[in-house]
Amino acid sequence: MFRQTRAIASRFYRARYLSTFERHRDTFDRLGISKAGNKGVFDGEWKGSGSIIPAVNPVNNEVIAEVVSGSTNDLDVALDRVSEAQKQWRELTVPKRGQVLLAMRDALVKNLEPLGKVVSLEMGKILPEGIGEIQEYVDILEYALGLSRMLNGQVIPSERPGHYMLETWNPLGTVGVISAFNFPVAVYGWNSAIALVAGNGVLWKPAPTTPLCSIAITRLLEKTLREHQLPPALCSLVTGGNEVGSALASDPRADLVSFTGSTKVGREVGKVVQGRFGKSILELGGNNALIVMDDCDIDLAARAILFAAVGTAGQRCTTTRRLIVHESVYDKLMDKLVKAYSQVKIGDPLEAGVLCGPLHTSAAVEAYKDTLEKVKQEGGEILYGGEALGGNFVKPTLTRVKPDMQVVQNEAFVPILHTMTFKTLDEAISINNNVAQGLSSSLFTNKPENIFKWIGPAGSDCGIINVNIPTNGAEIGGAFGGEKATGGGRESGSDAWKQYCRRGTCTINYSGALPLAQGISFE
Ligand code: UN1
Repeated sequence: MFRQTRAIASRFYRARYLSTFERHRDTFDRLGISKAGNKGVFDGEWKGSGSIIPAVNPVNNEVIAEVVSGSTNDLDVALDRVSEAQKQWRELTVPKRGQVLLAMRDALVKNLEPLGKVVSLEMGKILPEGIGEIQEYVDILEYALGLSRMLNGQVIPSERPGHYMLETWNPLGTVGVISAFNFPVAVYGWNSAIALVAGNGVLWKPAPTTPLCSIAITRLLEKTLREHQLPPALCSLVTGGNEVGSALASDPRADLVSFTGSTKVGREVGKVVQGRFGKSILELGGNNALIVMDDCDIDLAARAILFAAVGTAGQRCTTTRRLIVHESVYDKLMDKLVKAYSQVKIGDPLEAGVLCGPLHTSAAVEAYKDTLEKVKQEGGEILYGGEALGGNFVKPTLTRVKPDMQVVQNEAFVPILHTMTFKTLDEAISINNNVAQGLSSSLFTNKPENIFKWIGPAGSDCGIINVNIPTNGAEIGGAFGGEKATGGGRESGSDAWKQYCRRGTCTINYSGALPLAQGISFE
């Protein structure tokens, strides 16, 4: 009895009085993270000459740990180190590279829980989603292992006798990855796994607010590379602010820059990289819609919408922001949604049963309030929620709007779902397409004619076009990305790997003669 009371008292004491770091000391110890003095740069050795940045727990805005971030000088040195390391890496056969990626995968699998926990602690998403994010990195490493036996080029029939034409896929050199706070691990994983299998080195510049995730991951990659007698600078890290990101975008040593973030910043990154004829992959804002037809399974739709709009507290680029509902089923669906929303447990993302954690920063809470204000100003209604709950917590919200309101054009990156009605599928598709962004979209229907219209030329203009599933939660096997103001980039599966390669068109003459193409005679 006494022992039990003592155990409860000690749990209470830990929860109430210990800092985030102390409460999760085992996790941080295991991943090599300390409370202060963490070095935020890795280029073969751990260092950092930038300012000290705090990693903050969004649950209570308490500093979890401090990181000595990187500077543009650190970036300058690191870019040379990656390039040196890549010269060795590119000489490995592609299947051998795959074996190293397999070892990276094993290192992640062994640390799935602790890594997922750090994602939750630093980003604020619930633990199952934090772990899911590490799983997504594991998945893409497995995919890259498969690719290591399949980076096939083509043999093309030559029009000239005694000639052989083929394509080669060689690495670009260095891939710079600028990742966002909302997927502090998985999106780096998509890029680095594919960049590596293609023979590139990688330089990671994570979001300034999620340095611990990047340090934990880089430590595991370092260990794996050392175990394989490979130069660990191959996976370098430079944490820091915008100045590091801008320097990376403008540096010609970064052959490809993969940027995930806002449309506003991405537009600049795209211009700068293009200005030096570098390559870029842009994953920018979404304004994703989900259409509910009158013929669909409404219960299924309601469950999907809950995950799509409330999951990750509305902070995925694939979050559903606009719900377009056939007028005949609108009331029925809204009843279900309001009921579902009222049962969502909001709270500490590490607590079992919680579905909605805090927003990542207090600035996001301001964006939430601001968006609600705009809804009201434009004559929209708040159907459910609409309340900031203190700290970074807000109530997931349903609004009733008209599709042409200005507020609906903007992605606020908070859990506000704007709902509206339509009469015909054509009208719904035109609402879906009538925004600047074009990332993800989803149609709920059971009719083949609706499905094929939706995925056809007069259908959704997005990069991700779903049927009877949410807009978010894409698998790694497909290419991920979107059109228009989403930037046009594609990452992850399908043939996205080609962007990480230099394509060579090789024509080899073994004839001993010199026939020219197009039948030209030049005697
Ligand atoms: C992102 O929000 O930047 O499809 C990526 C999804 C996840 C990836 C989201 N697999 O929601």
